[in-house]
Amino acid sequence: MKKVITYGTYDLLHVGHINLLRRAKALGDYLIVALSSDEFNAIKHKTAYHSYEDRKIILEAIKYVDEVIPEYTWEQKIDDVIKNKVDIFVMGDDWAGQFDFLKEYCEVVYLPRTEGISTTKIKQDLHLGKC
Ligand code: C2G
Repeated sequence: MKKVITYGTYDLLHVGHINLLRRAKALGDYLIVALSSDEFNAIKHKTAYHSYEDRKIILEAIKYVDEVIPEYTWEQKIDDVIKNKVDIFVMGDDWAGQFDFLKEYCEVVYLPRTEGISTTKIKQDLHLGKC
């Protein structure tokens, strides 16, 4: 069984997230999402609208997602890959090159981002009354 892992905040779920998860799952048989905790989001200087618990429930309802684990630190990826026997690490290409150190442990794949959508854009458009 080929296991895939990806990381993220996945707040205010949108088509960019779904496109990433669908393509990540298509690379293997089992997809783990390491979901940023509320505390780790603070480290990433992000504030999520939904709590970790709610973002986890939402992700677990997606057919491409087989398991959700917490992401607490930048440093946990090597352990996660080894502990979960991961074959492929996947991220959107806004992260291209940032996680190449994982190539010693698994395949590393950066997928093209979906243009024109982001959680930040959603928040900005709502704030500006654009919808
Ligand atoms: N993404 C995408 N297209 C978009 C928006 C996001 O492909 N229009 C991808 C990102 O590249 C990422 C995933 O969707 O792979 C989740 O995006 P975020 O929730 O914004 O994740 P991020 O804050 O980048 O967290 O340790 C890594 C970090 O936790 C990544």
